Amino acid sequence: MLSTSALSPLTQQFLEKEERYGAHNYHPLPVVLNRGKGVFVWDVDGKRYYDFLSAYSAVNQGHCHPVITEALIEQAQKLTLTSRAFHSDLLGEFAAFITAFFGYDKVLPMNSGVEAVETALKLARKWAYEVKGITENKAKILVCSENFHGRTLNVISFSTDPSSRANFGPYMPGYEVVEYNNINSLQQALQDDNVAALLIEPIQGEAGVVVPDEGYLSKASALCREAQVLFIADEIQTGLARTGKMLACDDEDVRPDILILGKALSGGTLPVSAVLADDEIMLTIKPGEHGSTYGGNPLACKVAIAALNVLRDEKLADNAATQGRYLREQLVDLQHPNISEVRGKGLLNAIVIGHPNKDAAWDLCLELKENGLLAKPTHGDKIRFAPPLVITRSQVDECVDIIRRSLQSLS
Ligand code: IF1
Repeated sequence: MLSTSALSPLTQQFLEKEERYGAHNYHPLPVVLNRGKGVFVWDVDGKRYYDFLSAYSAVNQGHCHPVITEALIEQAQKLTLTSRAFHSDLLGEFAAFITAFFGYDKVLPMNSGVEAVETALKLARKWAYEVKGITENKAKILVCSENFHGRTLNVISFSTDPSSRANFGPYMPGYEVVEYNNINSLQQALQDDNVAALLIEPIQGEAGVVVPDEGYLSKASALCREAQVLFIADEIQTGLARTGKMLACDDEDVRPDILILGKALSGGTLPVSAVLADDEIMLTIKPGEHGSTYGGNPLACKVAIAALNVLRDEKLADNAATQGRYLREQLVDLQHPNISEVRGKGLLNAIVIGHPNKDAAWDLCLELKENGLLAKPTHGDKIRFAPPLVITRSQVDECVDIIRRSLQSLS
């Protein structure tokens, strides 16, 4: 860990308290934030940073967006939670709004992203037994190599990443790994009549912003349709305008059978996730067969409607496409010897650092922090560059200059 001597006494104070009393389940960059607005965050010493992580794409609309914050404050003073034992005046409004927004019959609201993933997997299994007619307990769900879908025991059961999975066994059965971006691998697995669904990220975020070949998603979706297998898109990180379209699947005109949303669905205010599907799938879950205390709470409903309206009204998908293309062009134009690849779509981007020092990406992130930009490495040598979608061209220029200057520190 960076010697804390380079940090202000105030920052050190916060880090030490967190270290002493908090679980050590993360290794954050040594910066302590206490304010956010738009593309900017400030640390406890008042230093301003560009946020190039956007809380892993949960803050697409920008930090503390006034429209979303206003909705949060207004509803927080009226009614925040009824549980689903009773109705609220906002769940029907939210359900009608979001199903029209994305073009599905129904929505099942949850809270965290992984809860929505678990919900989608339960729906797929129920549909397999009660609609497709697979023998009970024989349903298989295909997942992709290098997947990331959350941290519950069921979901890490099909992770291929040792750090997500090691020593958390025994693991949930019923999953089979196919190679991401490999149509033959999927075609082979679909020969099995017990396959119920394919769970896939349109772009793999945690794996380091891995963009599949053009046409892969549409081919995979077509193969699933032919095999009567559900195509489940995890758009928790790639959705909600991040990749330059409202959904990453829109780029190939793919309509998932089950659509999973999270993160920016609340604009970074509180955990809100959702699963969308048509009646044949959604109605396989009957009253009392699934739920959650906070799922569909009125506060979340109000905030999610505001968060979706901001994405549409401010045309943030278009801005993500424009500024993302420009950012990648500028990064390529740096022609820096230690940038071995620039990749991404919209404002979900990453650079791959080629350098003999295995800590080069981390060290670069520390230098970027010193120069006023916050980013974090993923899987060692990749650095995700994913600012809020409200970023302007002149701000991109300023950030590219920070990146250019910081790269000079890589000896
Ligand atoms: C961590 C990663 C990103 C996700 C996709 C489901 C979930 C996530 C595609 C679960 C969550 C978060 C989780 C957070 C860091 C971050 C992350 F690095 F872990 F993989 F974004 F890439 N599907 N991703 O990206 O949603 O339950 O967290 O709301 O666990 O460290 P969640």
